[in-house]
Amino acid sequence: MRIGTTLTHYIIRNQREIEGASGTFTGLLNDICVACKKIAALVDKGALVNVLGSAESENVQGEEQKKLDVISNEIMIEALEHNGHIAALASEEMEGIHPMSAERRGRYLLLCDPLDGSSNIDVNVSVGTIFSILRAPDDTKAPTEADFLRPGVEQVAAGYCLYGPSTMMVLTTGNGVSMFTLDRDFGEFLLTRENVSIPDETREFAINASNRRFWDEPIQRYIEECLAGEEGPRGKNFNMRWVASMVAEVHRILTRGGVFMYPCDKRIRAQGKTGKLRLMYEANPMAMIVEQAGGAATTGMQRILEVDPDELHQRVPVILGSRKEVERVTAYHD
Ligand code: AHM
Ligand code: MG
Repeated sequence: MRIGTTLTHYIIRNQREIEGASGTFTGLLNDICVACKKIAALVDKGALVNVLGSAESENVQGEEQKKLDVISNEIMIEALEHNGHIAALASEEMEGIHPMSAERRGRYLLLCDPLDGSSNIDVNVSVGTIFSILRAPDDTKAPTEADFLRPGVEQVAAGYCLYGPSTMMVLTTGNGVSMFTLDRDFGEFLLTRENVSIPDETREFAINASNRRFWDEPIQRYIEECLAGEEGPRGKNFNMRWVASMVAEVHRILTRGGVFMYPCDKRIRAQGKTGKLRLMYEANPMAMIVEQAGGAATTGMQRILEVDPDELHQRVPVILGSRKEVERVTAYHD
């Protein structure tokens, strides 16, 4: 690996290996990078540019929107609208899809969570942008919502940008996972890690333990066994982490292994929902990244990438990370 390869050079090199990919794909990833650099700059400046706090509005799912949720969504639209690389954009922050005009209609569909983990913004903890790229079924026709409703196995690429102590872009085009670090002096994402591999086994789990009393039996059992440590059936001590920012959580797992869980539970079901995290904007892109790094991602009942979506804002239970641990949690569901 050559440290210092720019993301653009890396994509051009990779594009040759993606069937049917042309300069449009490189252009699309460049647009996403531009948007992420703009969001990174705002996250970095925070209170200095008055972007912290609530937007005093709710998104389609009835969740409070932060100012930076709304601004990040606008930045994504603006970065993608003019260059003709996508046919339409869908976002966690918008009820319906955002189609491009006929003269600017490209060959791809983009799904994104413009700023995931936004409850962390005001407390200066890591947040991120998650994205998933599908091929538009027919770029001669105006795209519809139905065009987006395809299982995660059809993703052409997926990635996230983590706004942490360093801003990092993590990307897969279906051929392993690579990491790029933003060099702010240079203004470019530079390759810093290739062929990322998640260890099969782990001693670290991440779950919001305040929901414990609502969990189903398989999750109760798994966590209880972890907590029992050396004296329990696992025979080893576990460590726990919860950042409440999925991007940071997945990034930790890609770096040193672990398992992340946001299961469906009795409280979520009582609200008429099927999970907390969104299939199209969070679960699918993260599942592709994790699988490409040798990990696994499941709802407990089914491989996430094989879930057939019924609706754009569909929610699913998520269990992902080190393969053997995910297999164990899955086995407890059988
Ligand atoms: P968001 O898209 O509204 O930010 O919600 C998703 C986030 C994930 O990043 C994180 O894993 C989870 O919500 C945290 O949930 P909780 O508030 O239960 O800790
Ligand atoms: Mg989110």
